[in-house]
Amino acid sequence: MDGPSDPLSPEITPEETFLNRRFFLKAGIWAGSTLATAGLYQTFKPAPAVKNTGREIGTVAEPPLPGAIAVGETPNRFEDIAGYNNFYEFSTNKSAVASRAQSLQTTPWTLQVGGLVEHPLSLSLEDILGFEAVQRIYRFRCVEGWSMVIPWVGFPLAKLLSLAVPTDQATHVAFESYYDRQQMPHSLFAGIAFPYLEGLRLDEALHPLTLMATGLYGKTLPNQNGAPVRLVVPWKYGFKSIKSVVKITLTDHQPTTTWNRANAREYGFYSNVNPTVNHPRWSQAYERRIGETDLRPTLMFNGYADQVAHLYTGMNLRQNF
Ligand SMILES: Nc1nc2c(c(=O)[nH]1)N[C@H]1C(S)=C(S)[C@@H](COP(=O)(O)O)O[C@H]1N2
Ligand SMILES: [Mo]
Repeated sequence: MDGPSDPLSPEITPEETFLNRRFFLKAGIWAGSTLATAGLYQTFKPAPAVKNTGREIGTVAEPPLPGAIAVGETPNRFEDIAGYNNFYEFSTNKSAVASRAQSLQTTPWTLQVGGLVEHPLSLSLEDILGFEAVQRIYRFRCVEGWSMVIPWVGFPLAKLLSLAVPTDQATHVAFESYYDRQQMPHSLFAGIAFPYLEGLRLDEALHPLTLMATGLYGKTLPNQNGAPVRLVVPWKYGFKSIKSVVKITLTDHQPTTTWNRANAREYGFYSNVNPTVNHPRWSQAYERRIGETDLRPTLMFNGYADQVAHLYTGMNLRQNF
């Protein structure tokens, strides 16, 4: 990726990213990772390459973006992030996803960017991992009421969209996950339709906080977290952060989304984290950080109000939930 790098973020050069990840894949450490090999990985030295900063990924140094993480919030352990997952294609049981998702084939991979764009793109896995990577430590809150702090590695979705050049007609962005019934036989019992679909308004998609994640803790993404590339929108409930993305389509209308289609009364298109608007069946005012026992108050826009509240000026957030 050319153009100026993000001056606020620790970064990996494209070459380092590519070479290191190639090495990990070749070594088979991440290609077939399970929680057991995750433990193995942590004894692996040298640590993942994050140059130019003198810091190792996984340590909180300074906010990558103003307000992106509150002082004192430590990232969750890798084992929690990679062991407690929602990925309905594989299982509706959060602790069963990690082992089941090992059947996901991520090579070869193609990510298509099309629809209302000047330059449709068809990206290979090497293209995707070749984007200049930044580290972003984000709060991540599931609509179910749990939360984590996750040190993602990825690139802003805006960089990808700027390469494709949305046309003047484009107002929204639709996302689609990979789906293959052979690799995902338990998807038949999930109770939702596949492929998994998500969507954003174009201005939300272009926001600098919106990330295409290719890794976490300085390593390529574990399958269960949405390998090889997934969306991360930190001010929205976790289900908006669609995994294992194969298709991005610019549209002139609000796209269909999986959870809105499954239950429109409970899941709106916007799904912004909002402690003042409860889910019809439970409060959204508090959350349990994985690894903690006391509840924390949930913050407006998940704590990113200073960065994103302007996107919703004048909107009734009770109606547009
Ligand atoms: N394709 C796909 N993407 C998905 C889901 C899913 O079931 N399938 N679950 C969503 C939900 S509900 C959450 S909370 C997050 C979980 O991400 P994590 O397992 O990396 O924490 O992924 C989201 N993305
Ligand atoms: Mo979720």
